Amino acid sequence: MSEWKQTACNLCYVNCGVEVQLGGEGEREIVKVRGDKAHPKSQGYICNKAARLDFYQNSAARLQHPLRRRQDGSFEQVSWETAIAEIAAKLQAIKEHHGGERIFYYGGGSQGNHLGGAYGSSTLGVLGVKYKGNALSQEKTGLAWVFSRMLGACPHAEIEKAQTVMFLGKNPFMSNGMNQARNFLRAIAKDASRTLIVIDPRRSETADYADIHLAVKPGRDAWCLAAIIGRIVQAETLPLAWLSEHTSGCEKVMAKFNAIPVAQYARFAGLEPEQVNEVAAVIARSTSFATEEDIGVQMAPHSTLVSYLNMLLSLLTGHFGRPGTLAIPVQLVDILPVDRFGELDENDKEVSRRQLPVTKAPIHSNMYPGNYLAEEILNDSDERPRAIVIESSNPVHSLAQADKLRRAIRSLECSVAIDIAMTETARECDYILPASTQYEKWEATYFPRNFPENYFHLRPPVIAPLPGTLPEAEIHARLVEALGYFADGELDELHEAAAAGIETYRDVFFNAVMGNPKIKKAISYVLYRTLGPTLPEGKATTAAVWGLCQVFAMTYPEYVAKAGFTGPAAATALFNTLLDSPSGAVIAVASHADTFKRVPFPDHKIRLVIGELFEELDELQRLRPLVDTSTEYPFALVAGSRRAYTANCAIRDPRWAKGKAATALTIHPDDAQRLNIPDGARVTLKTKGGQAEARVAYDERLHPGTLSVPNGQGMHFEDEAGKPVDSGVYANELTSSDHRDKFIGTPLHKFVPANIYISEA
Ligand SMILES: Nc1nc2c(c(=O)[nH]1)N[C@H]1C(S)=C(S)[C@@H](COP(=O)(O)OP(=O)(O)OC[C@H]3O[C@@H](n4cnc5c(=O)[nH]c(N)nc54)[C@H](O)[C@@H]3O)O[C@H]1N2
Ligand SMILES: Nc1nc2c(c(=O)[nH]1)N[C@H]1C(S)=C(S)[C@@H](COP(=O)(O)OP(=O)(O)OC[C@H]3O[C@@H](n4cnc5c(=O)[nH]c(N)nc54)[C@H](O)[C@@H]3O)O[C@H]1N2
Ligand code: SF4
Ligand SMILES: [Mo]
Repeated sequence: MSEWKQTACNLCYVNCGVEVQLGGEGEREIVKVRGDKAHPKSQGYICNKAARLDFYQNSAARLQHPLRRRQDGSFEQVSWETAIAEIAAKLQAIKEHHGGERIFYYGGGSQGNHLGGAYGSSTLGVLGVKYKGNALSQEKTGLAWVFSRMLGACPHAEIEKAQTVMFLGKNPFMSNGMNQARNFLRAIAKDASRTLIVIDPRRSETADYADIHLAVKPGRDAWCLAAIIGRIVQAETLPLAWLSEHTSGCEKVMAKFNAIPVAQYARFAGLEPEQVNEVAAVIARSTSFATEEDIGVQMAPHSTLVSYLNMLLSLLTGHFGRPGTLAIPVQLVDILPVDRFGELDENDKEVSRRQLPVTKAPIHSNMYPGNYLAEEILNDSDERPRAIVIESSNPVHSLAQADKLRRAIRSLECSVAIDIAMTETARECDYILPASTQYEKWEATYFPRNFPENYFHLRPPVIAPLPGTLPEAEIHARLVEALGYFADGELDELHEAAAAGIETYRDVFFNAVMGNPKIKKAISYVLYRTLGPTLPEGKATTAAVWGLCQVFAMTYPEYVAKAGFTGPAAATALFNTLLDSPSGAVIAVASHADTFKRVPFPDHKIRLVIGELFEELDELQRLRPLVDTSTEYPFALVAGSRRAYTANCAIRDPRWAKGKAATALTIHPDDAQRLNIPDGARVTLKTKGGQAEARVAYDERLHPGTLSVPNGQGMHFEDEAGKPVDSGVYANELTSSDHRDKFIGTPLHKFVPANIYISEA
């Protein structure tokens, strides 16, 4: 067995530092995993999922050769040269006939890998691709819109330090999604001076640690939050002096919430008015309050309105810019890009917004909503997409209405998947390019969003690349070259500068980027091919990070200096530190003192009104659920919940999961008994979008009237003998892409009307 080697877990977006021991032939297997105590954030913490990372690294689904689809739908192995040349020729032809904007892009990174996307940006720049989407544009774009409209920035909630913490539609005991989740839950539960509030229809595992659990009716969070804010406003507990100094629109907001019938809204949300009053009082009197939401509301009815109300709750009560509240983090790359918006009208509504050409779907944070992708393709418009490049994402599995997306991809003139495994998406594409895994190449994510200090973890490879695979940097470089973008000798000056040393290179590189728009479109490619070869052995694919460090140090010199990187060579010193810190390193130290300076509006004030959402707030008065059950579909199906053994599509082998309940369709025992469905029975689950066979497990934590299936199940997987292994419900065979938020287009997976029947024996 090998020495312990530092890397990170890629099974959720926390990316805990881990140490692995390798074994097996050529030391290609991850045999043991433990938490890395030297990691600046996770400090040795891991959850149950990390223990069996080898299911990701060494699955039978791994790709080992480029593949090309034949006419009959089967695949044939082709060489890298052939695959790259043919893809480049096809994309070039589409660019020439229809324009680069008819080539769409989806993905660019998943839970553990964002470097590939950085290199992908050169291919996109060279081709003139304008429309990009990824998993964030089916969950977090609503939140980004709200953040951007209110703050012009995407803040971070300092839950670790807050006196009162609220989790809204978030179950960190299972989903983590925060640093050292289970340690945090144990600590806050023990501390009598702190309060944990959980808003979740299900008595989630996280709710077990809560002081207050509001078991809101599914899909009625908007009424619950409006009632809490209404109570705070009506009880006159607002910090008026702070609001007048730091915010605009407060009078309008107060007028709106003064009119809210708190008790009526509370009851409509399935709660007692006293529960709402108690939560309102706790938040209003807390010295610090931090609230964190996740897809339990971001994929539920009224998702964008709920994100707005959740932000309003913190901002109206003055919980911003102090330790334990909301802060604006400093990141190497903003994972959740600020959503630029133009002029607002007199009702604080946007006058215009960038849209997709055919469906006119709104584009937020420079990403199109995945829910519109199939619709955008399946029509006769001249402006429809003609090709797609999908990288490190499995949209046929992860976007709503899988069958429609399958048809859409098949109808394109060219489709390319870059993945480590044969996925549901790859199967539909014309070409499949095999990437090395995250343990076989340098990797990093842009997820870390901490405050005041923030860190970055650039991970060296720990396993040799599987023969036949390439890192994305090389794949994209070959594509750029096959597209004939740069003429021979065009980059000679940069090659020479790189040979002369990093300081010379820096000056020549910046002049080239500023002076040559052609280079600007392919920055990561240029760095990889010119700086890359001069970096120490095996480190060429980190060249783009050197570029990121330069921009970062120029944007935030004072914060980077506080982390110990000063002077003209600060950025290169930071880059070298990252190269030499296999457990990650602190890259910047920000401060609360200049919080309001960083609210980028001319008056540096928080804007409390979002006109579009004000209108939707008024509609709550009608007390009509946005989505409801019916006689035909009497249940609310949660189409994708996080459980002990789910990790999106990262692990395809179902034998990873321990325990029967891991993949089962869950139902409340009262509902099951009423329908005579025994625990463990086989049932048919039916929605407007489709039907599926499933095994039932009772879950008395569920809100009666709801059903739940885990996410990331039902992927096609064959064992060593070629026999398919059963793995639960493919949730997106049951969802519909038009079941979506009206502002942003994100899916409402948490409330899919459904029915359940005992299957024929
Ligand atoms: N184990 C595991 N962890 C993961 C992942 C994984 O696949 N597996 N994926 C990662 C990713 S990509 C993400 S985005 C996060 C998501 O993390 P979470 O959002 O925390 O996970 P979910 O289980 O999808 O949903 C959270 C909670 O929402 C509740 N919920 C359902 N409907 C409603 C509703 O109408 N209102 C409210 N208030 N709550 C509701 C559910 O009961 C559930 O407890 O998890 C990350 N972590
Ligand atoms: N119905 C329903 N749908 C959902 C959800 C739900 O709860 N319900 N959850 C949604 C959420 S929150 C999210 S975030 C999305 C996630 O959906 P996706 O964005 O599709 O992410 P993953 O499913 O994890 O897919 C990552 C892909 O990257 C590949 N991969 C892994 N490592 C590498 C690498 O190093 N290089 C390359 N090129 N590829 C690699 C994996 O094999 C996998 O195919 O799913 C969403 N879909
Ligand atoms: S919390 Fe997330 S990153 Fe950390 S060990 Fe668990 S799955 Fe991996
Ligand atoms: Mo996600």
